[in-house]
Parts: sequence; C-alpha cells; structure tokens
Amino acid sequence: MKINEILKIEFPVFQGGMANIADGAFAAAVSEAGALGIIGAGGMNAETLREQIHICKGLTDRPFGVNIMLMNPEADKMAEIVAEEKVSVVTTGAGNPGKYMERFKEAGIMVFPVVSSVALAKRLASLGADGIIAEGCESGGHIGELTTMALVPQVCDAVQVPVIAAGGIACGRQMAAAFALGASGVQVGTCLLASEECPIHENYKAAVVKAKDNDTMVTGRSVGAPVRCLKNPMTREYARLEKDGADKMELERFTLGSLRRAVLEGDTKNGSLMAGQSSGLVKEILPVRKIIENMVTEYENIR
Ligand code: TUI
Repeated sequence: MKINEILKIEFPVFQGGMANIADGAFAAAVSEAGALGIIGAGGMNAETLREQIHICKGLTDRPFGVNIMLMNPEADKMAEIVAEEKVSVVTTGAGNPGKYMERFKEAGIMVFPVVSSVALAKRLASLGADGIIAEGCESGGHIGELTTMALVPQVCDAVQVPVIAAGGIACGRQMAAAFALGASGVQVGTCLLASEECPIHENYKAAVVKAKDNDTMVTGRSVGAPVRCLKNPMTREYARLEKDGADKMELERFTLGSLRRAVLEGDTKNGSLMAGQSSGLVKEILPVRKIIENMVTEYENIR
C-alpha cells in the first residue's frame, strides 16, 4: 500500500516540523492542500501544543501530525498530549524517541521519527516505528552529517518500513529522485516557508525567495549542534565566535531567541533564518495548495 493510502492523504508529501513556525492553522492549510500538515511543537510549551491541536482540528477534518522536538524540556508532556488527543501521526526530531514508542502505539498513533543515521533508523524500526524520515544535511534547521542522496538509499536498505526522504527537496524532479532512491514519500519545509499561509514575517519569506544556491550556511558544528540558516550578519558573527573558540554557553546566549526574532519581527540581520539548500529553487510566494500541486504535477510528468 502506498504511504498516502496508509495515512489517508492525497499526496505522499509530509510537511517538515518547523519549530516556532508551523502552528495549528498552518498545519491545517497543508493538510487541506492534500499533504500531511504537521504542527511543529519545538518552540511551544505543552499547553500551547494542546491549543494548537484543537485549532487544527477545528480547521480540517483531514489527518495531520505533530512534530515533537526531543530537546524541548516539555517533550514528555507533549508525548502524553498527542496520545490523549489521538493525533494521526507523530514525527520526532533532534533525538531518539524510543522511550515514547509504546505509549504512541497504544494510542494508535503512527510514528515517523526523523533520523540522520542508519543506526537510529534500524533501532526505531525494531521498536515499531511505522516509517522513517531520513533527513539529509541539505535541510534547514538542526541537521546531521550525511546528504539526502547518500542517506536515503542506505536507510531504505536497512529497514523494512516505508522511508520518507527529507532535506533539500522542493520540486517534482527531486521527488522523482527520492522515489528512485527507494523512498515512499518526501518531506518538505523550505518551499512551504514561501507560502501565503506560512505565519512567518514577510521579510523572512522574501529572504528565502531571494536566496541563491550558496546562500545558506551551517553554524554550531564546533559544539555538536549544527544548524543550517540563510547567511546574514548573525550567522557570520556566530561563525567568528566559533572560530575564536567560544564555548557552548556563550554561543547559546548569542542565539537565544534568534529564530523568534526572524519569525516574529522579520529581523533578517540578527535573526536565525532557518532554511535549507533548496532555497535557491524557491522563486515566489504562492498558496500552499499551488506549491504542493506544482511539485506533484512535475513529479507525475517525469515519472
Ligand atoms: O529536528 C530537526 N530540525 C530542527 S529542530 C529545530 S529547533 C532548534 N532550534 C535551535 C537549535 C536547535 C534546534 C530546528 N530544526 N530535524 C530532524 C533531525 N533530527 N535532524 C537530525 C536529527 C537527529 C539527530 C540526532 C535525530 C536523532 C539524533 O539522534 C541522537 C541520538 O540520541 O541517537
């Protein structure tokens, strides 16, 4: 059975978690467009997550998911909330969700952990994950080491469950490539930043549209927390601090609240504009439905 049939969605396309960005209304818009909308719980507290789930349920009858960012201090409470609210799908990021698997399964939730390595993919498949999202380092935000091209076929060879390819994907040609690598679906984030419905500041959207192939960079490698963003004075200063040997605390102080500065205030100089390498493929701001349709149509025409 195809992944869209399993999940009861129109197209085999997941929306990325996008912490501090993807609220209930945005996830509902993505689900209404035929993909799997996902509430990014990363920057929320547990009660806000519950409110956003209710908002999403009020705006769509279609399935949607929640992404639990496992570094969030309220991740335990959030796992309980998604189980109570019987959300269709949970995706996880930035860690190992092993300890929640039993609770999710008992609540009948389908679980798709995001991984950046074969070892974690195998472990989570053996614990009952319904699928694995293999995310390459072309992605925006927190990333692993391997590229999508190298990671996806290795994860496909290592697990028996469906694999969703993520990282750097924004068009139908890449979707076809992902299927050729053995994936059953794709996850996209960056191309949805440049949507009419995305609740980020217009300056952030404009920066994604303007960005070319080489306009993202990775900061945080020196402290084991690599994050991909659009280059700006903030990322350049961060890189300088890293080069000068700043420790993790100092770097964390420097970036504190920086994603919110970009998302809410549109501060394109001192904010973290998390975005993937596919920014260069994003040319205009469109309704979510059009973005998904363009991608799927291009995919179908070359299949
Ligand atoms: O989670 C993401 N991307 C994110 S989360 C996020 S919020 C944030 N904000 C500021 C700093 C840091 C994070 C922004 N973007 N993608 C999924 C992802 N998960 N990529 C890589 C991983 C991952 C890494 C290590 C998954 C598991 C893992 O395993 C560690 C272990 O315990 O084995």
